[in-house]
Amino acid sequence: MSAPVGDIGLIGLAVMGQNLILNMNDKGFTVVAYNRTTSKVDDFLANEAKGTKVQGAHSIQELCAKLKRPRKIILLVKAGPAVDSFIQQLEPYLEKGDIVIDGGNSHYPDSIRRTKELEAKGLLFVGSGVSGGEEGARHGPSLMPGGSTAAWPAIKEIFQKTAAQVNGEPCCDWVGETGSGHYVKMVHNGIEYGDMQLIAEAYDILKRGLGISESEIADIFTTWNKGVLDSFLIEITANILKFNDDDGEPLVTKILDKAGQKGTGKWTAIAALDAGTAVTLIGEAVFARCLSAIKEERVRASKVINGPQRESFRGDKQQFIDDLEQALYASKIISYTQGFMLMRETAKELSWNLNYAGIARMWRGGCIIKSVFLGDITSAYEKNKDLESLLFDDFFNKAVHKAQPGWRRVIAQAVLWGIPTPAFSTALAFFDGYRSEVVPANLLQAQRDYFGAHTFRVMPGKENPRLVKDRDIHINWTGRGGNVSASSYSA
Ligand code: 2AM
Repeated sequence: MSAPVGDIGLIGLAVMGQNLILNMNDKGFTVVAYNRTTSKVDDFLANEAKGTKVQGAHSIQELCAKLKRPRKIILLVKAGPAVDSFIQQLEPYLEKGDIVIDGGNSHYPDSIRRTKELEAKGLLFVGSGVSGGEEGARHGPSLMPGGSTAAWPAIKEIFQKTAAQVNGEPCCDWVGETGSGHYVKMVHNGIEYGDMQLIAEAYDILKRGLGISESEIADIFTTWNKGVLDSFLIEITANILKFNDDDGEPLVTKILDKAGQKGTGKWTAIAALDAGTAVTLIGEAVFARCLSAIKEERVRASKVINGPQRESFRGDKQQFIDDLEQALYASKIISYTQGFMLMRETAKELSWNLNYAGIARMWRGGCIIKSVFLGDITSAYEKNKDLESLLFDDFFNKAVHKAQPGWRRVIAQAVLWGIPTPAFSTALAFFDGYRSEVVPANLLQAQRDYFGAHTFRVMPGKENPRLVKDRDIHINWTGRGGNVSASSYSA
């Protein structure tokens, strides 16, 4: 038998898989393609992959035989049982040190489990976020690989050459241990939900608040795209708003206002609740989609619930539009601050050493949230890899301070107009909570102790013989009841 020629194998010849193969082929790698329905292998070789170095395989055994060692095999198949099924089918043909890579939309707990299972058998596992859709897969996606750290040197060149490049730097780096690649991809998707919701709220304010037409709003977004908000999502929003139906009406106004979701935003929000981290903006973005989904109920409500009379705007319109740009920017800073807080918290819990500057660099290009802004986040974490929060970075600290007055004016005006701004508002509420030395949780603790004897701690500086430092204190608030605390008391 001839010596193996394949640099990497890929299983799953849907469009993403095919495009990723063609992309890797363009970068000089020999890819061996396999698919459950093997007729797709022949179709692919005869059409899209015609004239390339791509090799086909008609069985798992043939695929493994054609790969150089350590074997590297990417799965791009439906998340869930299909991934486990292929891993099982591959195992008999793999040898120590071979690498299975899951590039699908797997939920990170599955990737944690698979890393452990494969490592126990002497194999290596990588769960990689792949972002950028079909277009990204073909010409340069954002790749977020994590898992068995020993696999990285073997896949680094292929991954970094295949990924999108920004200023000569690849949008791919090693994320961290076990399920961290898929975790980071999940947070990326959550942040994408947040960015989209913020843009939608800005559109709503411009349209219903200021009464500006879609084509003029498109011009505003085009202008914003030259400043701090320069990003793919702002760019496509301008293009969408300019796009007219055959009758000259903006097409966007004819689209039913009911948003769908596949679930990764929800996963992020759930992960945030599980981690006890206040990722409020992504949460609101998910809830806004939920509220949009009950269209029929909203229509009925709109007939019987009145808001304020919306008066036409009498202030300086351009100033307000500039304020709105700052509100969007500040809210976006908060959203990313929250996203990175979540990753830090989870990393602590799961003992991951996450590469935060690398994560921001991976998102700078090739994916939906790509932006100039992510370059600034990269710099912040390059300056200080242990940065507690983006708001402690000089650049972002100055940026939110500058944005603050306009941000508040926009939200205040939207509230008066009765235009909902869940994402803008929650960002500001988080900001005001985060910068508060004292929040009213003292009262919550008092309530908990009053009704459930849950105890509380004393505020520093307020100690006295009854309120002892570092002690769980229970007070008999009513004069009735006992002095028993919740640890030994169940009401
Ligand atoms: P297929 O072409 O044989 O259907 C996207 O659906 C990709 O995932 C396709 O390559 C598809 O293979 C594969 N896929 C989906 N479900 C699968 C399963 N249960 N087992 C194996 N491959 C599956």
